[in-house]
Amino acid sequence: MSEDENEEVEEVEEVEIPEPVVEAKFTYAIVRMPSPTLADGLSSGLFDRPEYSLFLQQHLSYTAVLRSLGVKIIKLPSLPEFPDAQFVEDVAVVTPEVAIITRPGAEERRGETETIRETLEKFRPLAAIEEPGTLDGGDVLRINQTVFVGLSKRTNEEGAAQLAAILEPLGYTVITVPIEESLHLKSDVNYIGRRTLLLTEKWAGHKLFKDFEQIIVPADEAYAANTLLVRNRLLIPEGFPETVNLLREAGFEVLEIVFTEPQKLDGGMTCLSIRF
Ligand code: CIR
Repeated sequence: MSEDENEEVEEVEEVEIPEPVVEAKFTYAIVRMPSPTLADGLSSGLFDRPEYSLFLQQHLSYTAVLRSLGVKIIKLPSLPEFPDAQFVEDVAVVTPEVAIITRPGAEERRGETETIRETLEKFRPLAAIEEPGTLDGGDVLRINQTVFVGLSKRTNEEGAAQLAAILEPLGYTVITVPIEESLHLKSDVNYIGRRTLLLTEKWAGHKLFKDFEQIIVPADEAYAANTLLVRNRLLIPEGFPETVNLLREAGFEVLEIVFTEPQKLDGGMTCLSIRF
């Protein structure tokens, strides 16, 4: 008899394997159908004007991907009098406790907030940013109980202070982040799960974000920094292969979406929906 056979089999305690953590597990996404007048939308002028029919197709793929990940889509009709109204993220900030109707920094966009009110009041108590405050949802990066707010051309100190006055009593910490060139904070900095941020080069190593792991987008792929985390997947615009490689190498699951038309109006992956 070999020694092996003689050995007593040790009883192994059953180890409980934890469920994988699902981040950004929201139930709903509000989207607004693209405006037929979107070619008149605000833009930094770096690109051609967007084409409505292409935009519509890309918007459809975006909602289809969200739906395929199990998100319930609330689809609002277009607002032809507001060419930027499909960038619905800018008009509200929603937490589990409250929906805050913003006061967009661009005067042309202020009227977009009216119709979002009726939709959101079905889900949350409402609050609002009031004059002289301005705030765009694209400047608000919430990571659990921490809320970073970009002070940009669209969001002023008063708007950020009003947001803090609403959120801090609910247990949030609001941190302002001065922005220089970009449209919004989330044009450059986004949370991608696993305590990691995806950032453009100019934000690399910034002291405000020192508690996070960081993945830096290559300079010529800066637009890809605006990625959207949905149930552990990252939605990212197609055409940014180095960023996709960096993310995949780091173990993130990436879904690419053709997104040429929103880019022409400085709109990113997060801006076409309000998630909660
Ligand atoms: C604007 O300038 O307001 C729109 N053309 C783009 C808004 C993009 N919003 C976002 O990324 N949150």
